[in-house]
Amino acid sequence: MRIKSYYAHAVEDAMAMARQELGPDAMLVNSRKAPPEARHLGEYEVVFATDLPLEEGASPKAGEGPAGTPAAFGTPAVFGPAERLAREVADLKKELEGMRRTLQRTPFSPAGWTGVAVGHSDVYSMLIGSDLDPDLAREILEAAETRLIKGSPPVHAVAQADPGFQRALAEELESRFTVQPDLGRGESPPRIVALVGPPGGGKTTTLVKLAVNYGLVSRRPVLLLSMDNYRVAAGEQLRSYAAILGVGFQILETIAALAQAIEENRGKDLILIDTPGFGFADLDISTALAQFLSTRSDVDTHLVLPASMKPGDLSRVVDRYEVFRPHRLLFTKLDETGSFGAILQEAARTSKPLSFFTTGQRIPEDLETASKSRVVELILGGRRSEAQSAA
Ligand SMILES: Nc1nc2c(ncn2[C@@H]2O[C@H](COP(=O)(O)OP(=O)(O)O)[C@@H](O)[C@H]2O)c(=O)[nH]1
Ligand SMILES: [Mg+2]
Repeated sequence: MRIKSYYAHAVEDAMAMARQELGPDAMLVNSRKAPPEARHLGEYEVVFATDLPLEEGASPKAGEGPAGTPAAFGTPAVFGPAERLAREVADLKKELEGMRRTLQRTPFSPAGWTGVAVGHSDVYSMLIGSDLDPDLAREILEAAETRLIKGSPPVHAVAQADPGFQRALAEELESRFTVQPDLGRGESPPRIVALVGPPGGGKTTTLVKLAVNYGLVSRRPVLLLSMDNYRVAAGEQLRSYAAILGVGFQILETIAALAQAIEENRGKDLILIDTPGFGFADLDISTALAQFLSTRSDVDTHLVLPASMKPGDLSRVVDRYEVFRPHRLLFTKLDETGSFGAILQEAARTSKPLSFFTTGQRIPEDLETASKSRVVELILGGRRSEAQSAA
């Protein structure tokens, strides 16, 4: 058993380096902010244990980290009494293997959890493994513990394997964000909805899914408007869908034309506005649209974000698109990722409700209303919902 540290500016990058070098069997022992003396190597440190022989001096090649960060490494010597640590890790690994076997026997049922030592660090690893920021993960864990102590009668001490703790954790996660899975702002029709967001994020596809599920299915009059006249044929994509669905469609060149189209179609029930995916370079083209959307109180603007985007990039995109003053966050491509912490993270950070999720390319099927339980279920890997339904 050998111990090795990886440093990077994001936990996921450090994990990726470790996985690349040590393979899938290596075990995560710890993950934390790098201590000050190692901070120059990266902001975060993850420690892995592996059975692979680590060659002396073998290391990820510097500069080869996914984010171009120095892929520095720690040798066992960094950890002082390495043998003691290795023994502890071996014990921990045994414990985890026992837990995995129990979970396999009774997949995700509460019985699978009761009495099994799922420690603090394990839940923590799971949270940051889902791309939640380590500081937020720690805060949530601590708050969940407090919740548990304050709430139900003190059965056992704070045993995190306890279904009670799982519930407290889920409640704590749910308390961090809001959902608002519908369309439109005003009391009376038309519901006017605009989708903004980065190119290729899924705006046009999602718009069509919404048109079908929230318009056509209930036989309500729908109009599709496209401001996407910047790229050749971009508006044509939506035109074809409109033709197939048999709903009204206009491509608009100017904000004045957009305002007029809305005015002339007040009799419609649902007006959906598609916008170009402004890249960062040409965001200033979008200034006029941003000004329009941010000041029209009757237009419900959803920021469309791929869940598969790296958390850091996602935050940057969200900040850039704040000029549109989006009211809600709509996450696409949930089928393209396995870590969903960033959904909660951004909803919490911006205090914007989550509206919808998309889970594939199929139109109109792959659309879901956002719900708190779904987000928690995604982050906890399905355990919570199973535990609930079995309870
Ligand atoms: N896997 C997956 N692909 C999606 C999803 N939503 C959209 N896409 C695909 O992403 C690509 C870009 O979508 P599009 O709607 O044109 O994005 P836009 O540039 O934001 O309008 C298309 O190939 C879509 O089929 C989703 O939920 N899952
Ligand atoms: Mg588009």
